[in-house]
Parts: sequence; C-alpha cells; structure tokens
Amino acid sequence: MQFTRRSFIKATGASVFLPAIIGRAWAAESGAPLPIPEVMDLSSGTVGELTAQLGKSPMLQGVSTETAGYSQAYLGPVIRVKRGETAHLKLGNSIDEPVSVHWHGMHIEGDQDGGPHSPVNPAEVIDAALDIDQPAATLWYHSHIMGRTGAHVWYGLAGMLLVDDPEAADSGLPSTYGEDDLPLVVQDRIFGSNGALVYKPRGASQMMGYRGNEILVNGAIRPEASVPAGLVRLRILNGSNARIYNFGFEDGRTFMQVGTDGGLLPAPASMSRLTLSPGERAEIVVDFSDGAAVRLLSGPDNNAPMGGMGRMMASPQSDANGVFEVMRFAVNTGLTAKILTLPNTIAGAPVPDFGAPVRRRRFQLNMMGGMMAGGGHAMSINGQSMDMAVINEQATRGKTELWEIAGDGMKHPFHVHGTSFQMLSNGGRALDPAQIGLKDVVLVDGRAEILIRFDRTADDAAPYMYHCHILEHEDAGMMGQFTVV
Ligand SMILES: [Cu+2]
Repeated sequence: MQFTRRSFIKATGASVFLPAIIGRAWAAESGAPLPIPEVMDLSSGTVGELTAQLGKSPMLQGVSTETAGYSQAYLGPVIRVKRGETAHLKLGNSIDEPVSVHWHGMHIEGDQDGGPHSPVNPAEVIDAALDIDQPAATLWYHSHIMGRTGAHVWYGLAGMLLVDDPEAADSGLPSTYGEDDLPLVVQDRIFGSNGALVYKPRGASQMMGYRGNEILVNGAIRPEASVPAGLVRLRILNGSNARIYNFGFEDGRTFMQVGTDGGLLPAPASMSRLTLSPGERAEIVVDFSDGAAVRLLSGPDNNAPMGGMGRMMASPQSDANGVFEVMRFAVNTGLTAKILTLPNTIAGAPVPDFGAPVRRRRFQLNMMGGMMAGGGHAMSINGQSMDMAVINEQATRGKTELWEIAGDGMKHPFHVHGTSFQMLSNGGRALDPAQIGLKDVVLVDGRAEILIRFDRTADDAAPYMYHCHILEHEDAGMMGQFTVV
C-alpha cells in the first residue's frame, strides 16, 4: 500500500463511519498478552533511528491490518532519554507523504519540537538533537503535520517517551520496565468489514472528534497484562484522537496517582477513578498483592456539543451504564514483587516556581466562526483558524504569564508546546490533588486558568503551537502558533 493522501482515503474507504458488524471476516478477541514496546535508550550518546513506515499488524484474528509506525508496524518504541544530556536521533520517512515527530511535553527549542514547520519529507533523513532538561516524566511523540495529524496518529504514528532524571532515581516507585513498570498507550479504533482501519471524520464525527468502538492498548485489543503480586506502576497515555476515558477497576479498588503530564507528584494521591483526555498522561501505582485478576474499565464519553449527539458517535460494546473493558490484569506468582509499599513523598517531583504573572492572555476556542486560509469555514481560536503563515502570539522567554482558556460547545483538551504549566482553576471547581502537578494538556471545562512560562525559544521559522488535542479539531483549524524570544 502506498501511504499517499489518496491511499489513506482508499484505506478508509468504507462509506459509513460505523463498521459493518454483519458479515465481517474477522474476530476482535480480547485477552492477548499485553505487548511491551521495545525500548530505544538514547542515554550516553547512543544515536537512535526512527523511521516512519507502513506495516501490517495482527490486531484482529483472521486478517492483518494495514498500519503505520515508527521503525515498527504500529506505534513506535518507548524512547528513554536522560536529563542533562542531548539525545540524538536520525529521523527517516519511508512513507510517501510528509510526516513529523513532535515531542509532546518536552521543554525543547522550537526548532527541535517537530511541529508542522519541521516535516520529514519522503526518503529524507534528518539529524535531530534534543536538549533534555526537565524532571522525570512520561511524555510521548507523534506526527504533527498540518491537516494530517488525526490520520497519522490514527494509523499509528505515535509512541511513548520517558525522561529519566537522576534526581528521581531513588523515588521508591516501581521501575523495572515491562515487569512492574508498564507503558499503556490507550487508543480507540474502528475497523471496517475487511479488517482495515477506518478513518473518515466528517459531519458529526468530525465535529465531536473521531471515536472508535474497539479499545487497543499498545496496539492489542483489550489485552491482558501479567503482573507480580505487588505494586505495579502504570504509565497511561491517552493516545486516542478524541475519546475521554474515565478509568476505574472492576472491583472498585483504589490506586495511587504518582505522576501527571509533566512529572511526578510530590506525594501519591489516592483515587478510584481517573479521567484522561486526549494527549494527557498519568502514572498510577496499583496494588495487586491480593493475587486477584481484575479488569480495567472506562465509562461513557459524553463529550458532545448537544445532548443526544453522543448517540451518533461510535462507542465500544458496553453494559447498560456505558461501562466497557479497557484491559485485564492477571497476577503471576512466578514474577517477583519488588515493591510492596510506596513512600509518603516522592523524590524527584518537580516543584512549580512560576511566581507572579507579568501578563494575561485569553484564548477562546471556537467550533464555528473561523476562516481557513484558502477561504471556507473552519474551527478557530480567538476567531482565527490555524494559518501556517501567521504568528498569533509572541511570548517572552522566562516571563510567567496567566493564560485563560475558554471553550464553547464541549470540553476541549488544550495543549501547549515547549513547556509545562500549572493549573490555577478549571470549571470553577477546586482542583483535585493530581491537578497540582505540572501539566501540558488541560481539559477545559468551560473556562480554565493556567500559569505558564517558557524557558526555551521558538522563532518565526519554527514556532510553538497551542491547540485542541481532539485531533479532528486541531486539523480543522483549532490551533495557533507563537514565538518565544
Ligand atoms: Cu476541541
């Protein structure tokens, strides 16, 4: 398959966006072992290679699915980088349309950021250097081409990235990768009757964001993780285009959140439900010492402009309350439980030091009312649709600002490139303990306020972006760009 614009459409050529259940030639069976992505360790000067490619993935039984990935068939390796070092990569592209590698959550210069101004063109190889200076965190990377981000991520051009910080080395958290420290990339997808991924946002499914009716974790449908009978750290990334998850365990057990988008929390926060919107990450620690198998579930996603429109969105098979399975955990007593208790405080957690803001900016996210560069209606921010030729804002390096973000119609996950921010308020309610940590996505509930500061620069040639992380909204123009000088 050629990965052209046309073949994307060909691959998504089903005439409706809901899959044909009757007559499908495949089975979507759950319970396969959780795939553990390979690690690409870029510490100590190791140069990594990351090449966008097409592949075939055995996601369904009886058919293989055409997908895309970075140096593998679907998704990419888990990249590890170390604070204080410069990570080096060769970025390639064997697909016949431009892709990029945006480093979501990294505090790096605009020309390292991998946004829409930094494509990797077909057959091109680019040397990338990332100056790592931020606390330990669970970040991710994905393609970020203007108008194409939704399709690229849907087909698989995304992966997780972990920043290791020597200051957090003795955090006391589970940290044996693949055993008691598991990456979980959670995504919803739609498969056509031929087993191909279907991506065809239009009408309501573009307006509300494109959602799927099958849940994948690390590329496998509702898999099963084998875990030791102790504490296990789950690094959860909502890598979906639009779906908001409300995670919880089937037996209602509590768990501890220990990290958010931008790093570890100063102390574990106990909870039994966790909401993650597209682009957000959370690190949680779950106690499996009782030896019981348990399912991770999520609830209905009713994020829609008007009541009732939710019914028009694809959704997984669920119970009467809209609750559906994400994945399962089975305790394997053959695995050694290395961590049995959590510390009361977490070493290496960042301490926000924003100080008083020197200025305020306001961002109004509009689902209507923007104009596309070539004319025509689009989504917008402050009445302006994303235009690659227009710098919307200019910030000053090192100066703290207060940003007020307001959204219309529905909740929008607002993401800012190049830094992490601190939430001050959201929807007029008190922040919960996990929201005190550093963030780079805020699910704007009516109106949110954040404190933000940029310690790196971005010029006109490679500006930073702010945008809605519902990828169909971003692709429709709900994005702007800014410099930091
Ligand atoms: Cu949005």
